[in-house]
Amino acid sequence: MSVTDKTDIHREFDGQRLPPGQRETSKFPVLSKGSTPEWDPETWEFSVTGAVENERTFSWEEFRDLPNETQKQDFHCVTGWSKFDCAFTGVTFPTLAELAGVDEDAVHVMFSALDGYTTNLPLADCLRDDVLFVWNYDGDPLPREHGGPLRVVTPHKYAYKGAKWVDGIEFLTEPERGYWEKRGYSNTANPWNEERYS
Ligand SMILES: Nc1nc2c(c(=O)[nH]1)N[C@H]1C(S)=C(S)[C@@H](COP(=O)(O)O)O[C@H]1N2
Ligand SMILES: [Mo]
Repeated sequence: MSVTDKTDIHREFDGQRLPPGQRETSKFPVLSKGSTPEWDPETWEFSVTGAVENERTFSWEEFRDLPNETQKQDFHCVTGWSKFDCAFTGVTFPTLAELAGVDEDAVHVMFSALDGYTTNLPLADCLRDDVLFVWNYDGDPLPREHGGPLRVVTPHKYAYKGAKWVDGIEFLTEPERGYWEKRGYSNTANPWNEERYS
């Protein structure tokens, strides 16, 4: 299996591999606003809505058939820990965006999840090949508490920008704020600039 190494992304932000104020951990702590939601592969649907040519849904089987890849990424939590060298397998955001045919006036994206969580990013921050919809972690199905069956990872942002249990994306023509962004976490969330709170 080929693995693309994305752990040098900090160079883009002119920073050290370990962002300021972070400490490295070998553990993979779990941070969720509530309990892990149930999911049923038979009825699960992923929806793509909003400012796109083709609003559509994917069944679990259809989603798993999308072209996918494995990347080695670092993971930075806003509460101060970073985990290096996570192997994530999944579909890139640009792959999904291409299938949807994003409208010209789309500028922003809202991610939604089975537990009611939401998070937002400018479209430009999503159209990167390191923003992944992930179903495998280190070669095994993503553990349920870490967002299995499907989560987003955003190695250029603090990890709250990556929705666990993600089941939809909406393309927006105006920016909106997600769950934590409305409750005091930074809307921009750049770890190398320590954008933790707003
Ligand atoms: N659906 C959902 N996604 C979520 C969260 C959540 O509560 N629900 N928590 C966020 C936060 S604050 C962090 S730090 C990371 C934690 O991911 P982990 O539990 O795999 O470490 O998930 C993010 N994604
Ligand atoms: Mo977090």
